Amino acid sequence: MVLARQLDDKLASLYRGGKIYGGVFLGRGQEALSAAVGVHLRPGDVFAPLIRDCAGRLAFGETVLDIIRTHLGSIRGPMRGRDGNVHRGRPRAGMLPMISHLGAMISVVNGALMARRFRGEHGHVGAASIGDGGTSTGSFHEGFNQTAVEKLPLVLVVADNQFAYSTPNSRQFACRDLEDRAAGYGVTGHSADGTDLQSCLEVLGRAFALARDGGGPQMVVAKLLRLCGHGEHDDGSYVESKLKLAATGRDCMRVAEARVIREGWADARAVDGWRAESVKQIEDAVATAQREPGPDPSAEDWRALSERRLTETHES
Ligand SMILES: Cc1ncc(C[n+]2csc(CCOP(=O)(O)OP(=O)(O)O)c2C)c(N)n1
Repeated sequence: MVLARQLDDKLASLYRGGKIYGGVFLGRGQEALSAAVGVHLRPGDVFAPLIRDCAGRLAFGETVLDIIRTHLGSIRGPMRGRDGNVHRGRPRAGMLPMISHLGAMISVVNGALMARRFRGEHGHVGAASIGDGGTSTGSFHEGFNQTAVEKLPLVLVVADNQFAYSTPNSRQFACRDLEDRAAGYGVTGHSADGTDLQSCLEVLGRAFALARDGGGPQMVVAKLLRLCGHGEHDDGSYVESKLKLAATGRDCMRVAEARVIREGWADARAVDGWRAESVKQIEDAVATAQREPGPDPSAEDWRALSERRLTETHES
């Protein structure tokens, strides 16, 4: 969580300094949920993270260097500097490159889980992240219905930050809570407090254990309020201050740090030390990526739809 928050802050400053092309989409305030997904995944599992899932990606094994290289367009990044920074991944390691923010990845994870089933491999699960707004799209409904019909071991994680871009929940869905949708598909639903790491770890722990033990798909809805806009181009001014002051407006980092100190697991000095270590790691990665060249269009031999090297190259 600490590393992800520091990384988000660095990406924001690189973007403002004109060093990153395209958009920058951060997960400030979603780290507890995201990290809890990542720590419950094991080698052999599949993860379709959202653009805001730095914490979960890092917990599942993505390196800071992969993230920085992709954002800075280095040819040594996993997508060889040729793609938008949010679409990075390493499919062989189970980290699927994102196609879309709005539900398309559910059917991709379904495919990966079906492939494992056809090969007779058991015990692996998939996780797919989506936002509350994404749950209103056709691809969410089609993909999730297929997950349920096939009884796939998928944990669908919904970060309900109460807004789809600037559209509030009241204009998005008419059920009491998004978790109610799970029942409609014949899926077990769970809710977590997205501002509280402990709650996210416990609820996701239960959901992953059920999915791994043959209990079929699980849907976890975590309520929170992201602490930044949709992207760094958006100041989030549509979020009223009364929402920011409500319980869901708490910063999950502060909540987790306070708990760590209260329980005596670490003191404030140690927590500061974690932050300093994270900053050092990130600055080193930025310095490395900034020394590396971008892609040379005249040297490219890729085809638009698929390219073996793109999906299988594991440069480090
Ligand atoms: C079909 C389609 N419409 C619109 C967009 C632009 N868009 C990307 S993310 C997004 C909002 C998603 O909201 P939500 O799922 O709640 O996720 P959040 O960004 O709040 O985390 C929109 C409108 C898109 N990518 N695709």
